[in-house]
Amino acid sequence: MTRGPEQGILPADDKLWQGQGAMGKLKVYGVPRSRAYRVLWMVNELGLDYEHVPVHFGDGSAKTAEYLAVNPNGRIPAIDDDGLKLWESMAINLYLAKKHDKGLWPKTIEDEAQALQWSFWAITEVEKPALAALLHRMFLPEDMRDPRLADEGEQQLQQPLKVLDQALAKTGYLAGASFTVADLNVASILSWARLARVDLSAFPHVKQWLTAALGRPAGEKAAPKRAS
Ligand SMILES: N[C@@H](CCC(=O)N[C@@H](CS)C(=O)NCC(=O)O)C(=O)O
Repeated sequence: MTRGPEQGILPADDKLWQGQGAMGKLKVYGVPRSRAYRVLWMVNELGLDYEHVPVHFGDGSAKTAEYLAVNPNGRIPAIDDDGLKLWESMAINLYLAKKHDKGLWPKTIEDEAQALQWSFWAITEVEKPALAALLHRMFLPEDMRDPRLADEGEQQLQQPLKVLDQALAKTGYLAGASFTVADLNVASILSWARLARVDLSAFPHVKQWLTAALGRPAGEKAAPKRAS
């Protein structure tokens, strides 16, 4: 019999792990206090019916054979969309936004290209320094924090934030004239900078756009609550 995660938050006989949940229903794997927040935000924006499987990155539940069959990297997030197993948060969001075309997928090929550009940019230029600031200002236990690494992360964010601010000065959005997957992907990564109290005062367009994006009801619903 297929077993659930040994050290996870799910019971061993959990139907989701046994593939006996609602057939074909989208499954989203990963606790909100992780990169899975990005995907949970997206599915909420799209109003999708989904099952949330709260696999955790720190308790071994992402390393079980069952979960490795979904994401062989043993990382969260991942989805199972009626048999399509997909991982990498940006790829998942781009796929879902395009598949369900509810206004979050750009309308022209040029704007699509912008959405890809900004998603790749966020993950390569922004994620690492934002994570350093987050880890060393609030996530790690206090005795493991290194303020120098946090400040270095904030410093490394200055150039990308300048680029983003200039782009947002034009239309207020990153791909076309409305909120799309590009804004969601970049804002969800920059949420770490906000949590880490990175000073955004020199980037007024970023500040305004980030507050509006993270305050969207779907984003707030997806955001980690205490102990999630
Ligand atoms: N590039 C991946 C990164 C996924 C990732 O590193 N997730 C973390 C949690 S936020 C994780 O699962 N860490 C556990 C590990 O690396 O063992 C994505 O964006 O989906």
